[in-house]
Amino acid sequence: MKKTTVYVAAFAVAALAPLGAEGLKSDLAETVETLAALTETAAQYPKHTAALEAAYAGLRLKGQVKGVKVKNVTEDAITVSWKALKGKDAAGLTGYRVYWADKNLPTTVYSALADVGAGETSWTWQHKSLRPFYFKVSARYENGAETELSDAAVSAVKARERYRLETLDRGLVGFKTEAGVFLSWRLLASEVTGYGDSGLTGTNFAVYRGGTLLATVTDSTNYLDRTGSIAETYSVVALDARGKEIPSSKASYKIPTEKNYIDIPLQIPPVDALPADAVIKSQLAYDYAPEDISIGDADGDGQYEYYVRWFPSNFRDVSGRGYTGKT
Ligand SMILES: [Ca+2]
Repeated sequence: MKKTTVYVAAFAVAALAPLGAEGLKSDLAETVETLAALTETAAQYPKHTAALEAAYAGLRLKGQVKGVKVKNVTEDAITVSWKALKGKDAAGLTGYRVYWADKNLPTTVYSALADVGAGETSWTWQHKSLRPFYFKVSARYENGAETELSDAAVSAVKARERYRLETLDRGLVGFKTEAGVFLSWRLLASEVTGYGDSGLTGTNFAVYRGGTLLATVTDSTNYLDRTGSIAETYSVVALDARGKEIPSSKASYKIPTEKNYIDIPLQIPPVDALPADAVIKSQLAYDYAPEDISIGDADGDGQYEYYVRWFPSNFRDVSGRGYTGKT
């Protein structure tokens, strides 16, 4: 404990000397008092910890970098600028530190992104502007002291995601639940307009049961038809920016009459004969069970195929003797 307090005291003195700032003198006096109190009551460790933290926090300068703003945004770069510190604020200045966060809530902790020289008043982040980003700037001094972070500046969104995606269909499905018929469908990448607090935002949809318009869905890609029943045919159609239906986007699905699921026929592979010298005879007969599964639209018709890994019942680890069927 004593070693730590000595270190902090040394740091506090170092913080004062090159700056000569009036504000710091009173901070330092407080810090020294706190450290003295700590030394006197060295037996009460928890209290010391809190007091030590408070003393340490006092070493951060109370000044702030002003005029922080986002000067320019392109798809691939964001430039942040600020006003240069002058006069006594610039004495001993070694540079500025740019901080970043993707939210600006009271609880948000900003991360240091870059250190730039004392002569700089802007910095460019080579980063896709896919979301609004928040920036703050601090000033740093020769003695290691750093100011409080500036007010936040936010960047505009100029970039768009360009994924290599399969061209999938609407994927509309429905099933009967105790509460009614639940419908679910896809929002396609081309229909995404941004994101909100609960996820992606995008196109609105009109939902039909037969020829009857049930609802316009604006905040999700599912709908519960409380009075729906099996054997109904449902349709979903995307709406354009003016709320007009886009006929080419229409998809329909008929709720099966007798079952509440979709059958996917399995293609079970043939079982290969094991070699005649298979050392453990009980392993000769085996069959397959479906194991891991992956999806992909391999034939390009907009619907997923399911790829199943077939797991042989005679599977054994390499540490044991015997044969394992092909997988
Ligand atoms: Ca397909």
